[in-house]
Amino acid sequence: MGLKVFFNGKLMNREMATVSIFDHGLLYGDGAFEGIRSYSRRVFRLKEHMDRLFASASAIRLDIGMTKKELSDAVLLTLKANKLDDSYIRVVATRGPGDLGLDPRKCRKATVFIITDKIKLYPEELYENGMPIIISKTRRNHPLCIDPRIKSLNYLNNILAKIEATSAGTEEALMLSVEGYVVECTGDNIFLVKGGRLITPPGELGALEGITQDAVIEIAKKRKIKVERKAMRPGELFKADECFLTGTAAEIIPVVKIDKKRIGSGKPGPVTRMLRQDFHALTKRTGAKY
Ligand code: PXG
Repeated sequence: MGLKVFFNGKLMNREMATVSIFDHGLLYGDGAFEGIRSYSRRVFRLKEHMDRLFASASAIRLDIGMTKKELSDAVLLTLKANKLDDSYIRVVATRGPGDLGLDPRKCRKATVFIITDKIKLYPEELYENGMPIIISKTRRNHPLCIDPRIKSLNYLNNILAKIEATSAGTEEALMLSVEGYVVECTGDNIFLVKGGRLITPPGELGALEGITQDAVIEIAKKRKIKVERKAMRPGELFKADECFLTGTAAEIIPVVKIDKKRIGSGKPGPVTRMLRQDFHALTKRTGAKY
């Protein structure tokens, strides 16, 4: 049996779910999405992902045409139909089919779909030994142009940085703000560990407000580890004891080199390791069941 997807209100075989070439999601990247994960038949932070998706949609004046409850139920239904215990879930809402002009008012109905599939992860070796990253020359979108807190279908800014990363033989690239502050990576938020504290850039600098980032902040507070939201120049990275990235796909991954320069001991550190253990425990004991 092939993969079932949820497409405009119904479950169907993936081959049957086709989007119009007039869809503004395709023509203009006009839409919003979420990447979510489930662990052992529990969806991690489904409510937070739905809240963020609806906030992204609202920021671009997109009517998803379903309530949060309806869309959450559709996610659970799709997971059940595919009998997936652990899954990567993509929820997408586009402006829908329109004409060749930019005007979203010409698009009568949003296209909404959910794909639940197996997860592809970074190689285990990178979690054990740490990951090298680069600092990309492409700066993160300025919040006055496109607010990076909107998780829109327009990811070219991040894709350009990802191309730089892979050309340099690394998996991720750190993106700075136009003003030169550390912001985030192409699909992950960044943390430093320094003197036993966590430091991560404030949302106002123009990073996506990561749901994994938020979970890590919560875990740290439970562990009585102080968390600072601070604007940092790249130079600060090299004074850190540890560095790691957080994201739905990556979870928590140690970073040991930036632009070929070593961070801390050059090996994954004890704070990163402890947070990873706590995070895994959290994914097992919380989340909407299906
Ligand atoms: N920043 C950006 C720009 C992102 O796209 C994160 C941070 C981390 O946020 P969460 O809420 O996931 O902790 C993301 C995550 C993927 C993939 O498959 C990940 C994301 C988007 C597209 C693909 O790795 N977003």
